[in-house]
Amino acid sequence: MYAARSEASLMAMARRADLGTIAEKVLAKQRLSLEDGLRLYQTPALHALGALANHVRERWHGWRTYFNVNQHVNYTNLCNKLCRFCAFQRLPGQAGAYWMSPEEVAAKIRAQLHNPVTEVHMVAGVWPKIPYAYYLDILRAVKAVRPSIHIKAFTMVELDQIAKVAGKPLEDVLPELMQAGLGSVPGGGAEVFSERVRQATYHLKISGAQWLAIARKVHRAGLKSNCTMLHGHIETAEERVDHLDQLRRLQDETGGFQTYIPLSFHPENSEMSDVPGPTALDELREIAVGRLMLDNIPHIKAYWILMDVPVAQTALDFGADDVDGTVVEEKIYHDAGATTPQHVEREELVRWIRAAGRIPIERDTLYRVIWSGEALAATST
Ligand code: V47
Repeated sequence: MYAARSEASLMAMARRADLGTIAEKVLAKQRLSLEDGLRLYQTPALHALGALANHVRERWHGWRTYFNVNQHVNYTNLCNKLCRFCAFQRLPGQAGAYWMSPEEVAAKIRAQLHNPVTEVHMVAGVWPKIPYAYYLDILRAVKAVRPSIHIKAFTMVELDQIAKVAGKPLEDVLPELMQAGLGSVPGGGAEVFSERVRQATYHLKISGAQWLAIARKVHRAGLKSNCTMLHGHIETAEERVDHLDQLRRLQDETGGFQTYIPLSFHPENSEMSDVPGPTALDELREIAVGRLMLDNIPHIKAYWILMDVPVAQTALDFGADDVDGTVVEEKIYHDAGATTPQHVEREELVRWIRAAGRIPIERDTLYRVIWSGEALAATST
């Protein structure tokens, strides 16, 4: 089992790394400033940074590490946003373009009925010819096949499009989506809030201010959501700190974010294939800085599909307390060159978490405990 450092040894380590003032704030549960955030991005002392983030992780969650049994359905890859980082998008008529009918979406759910899936994560491209009724129909189709399933669907970018095509304000659309089965909202589409980066790489997508305004409406409608940051492309450390600060400020206001997920840029097959993407050490740093800066978001996810599994396991000592789930048929990152499997069995996830010295906890989407490895851990140590 991982042995937590005493506060004295943590302070000594942080002082040696010239992070003493930040460590004092962390131990006193004080909020870190933007300058502190920048310092965390710049420090060469990755292990001291990780130890501080782990301290916060263990203060929130002990050794518990959450996962769920979920499946992904990417209902279309048709998209008019033309983001340069994306290898998933297609235009109509392009090789590989697809758009699933509600029956096809239902068939994906039906195909997993033998598995104890509790969540479907349903996100896709943005295509203006998709009618409003389609979004309601796919929610209802999923629920008709598996009524108990939690539907986490539609990023803020898709919600913006859905309200447009519905021809009414999002405030009126959200209750209708919820009535049809929407249970919560995933964290994608935020990319990096910097307008400079948006202009250079995804200028057709909603702005950071719009993403945050939609998230605010989602939370006010009573839905929880996640939040993300796409890192490891052309963004600067200052822009990352600003992004985290904007998430933190909205969270102060609404409390609606459950989990923050740093998304590591995968360059293959995208228009930005010349950008190397983040290293494993960059990924660990991103997890740690997220844990330390986002003092009001309960969970930090090391999304195993994006990171190699050993990096996701290591991230559990750098501030992460969640690894996502079994996934089933991931397309967005596999189109962009991810070499992780597209699916993992529940028992395998449990083994990965235990092998990292942590206690696996199966959760539902809203972090209610479904199964706990805690009792087993107590008897086996
Ligand atoms: O918004 C697209 C990103 C996001 C690439 O909420 C890429 O639990 C890296 O949001 N390299 C969609 N990233 C996925 C997403 C998500 C994933 C897992 C869990 C949750 C959750 C949310 O994927 C997009 C974009 O930021 N993305 N292409 C790429 N080449």
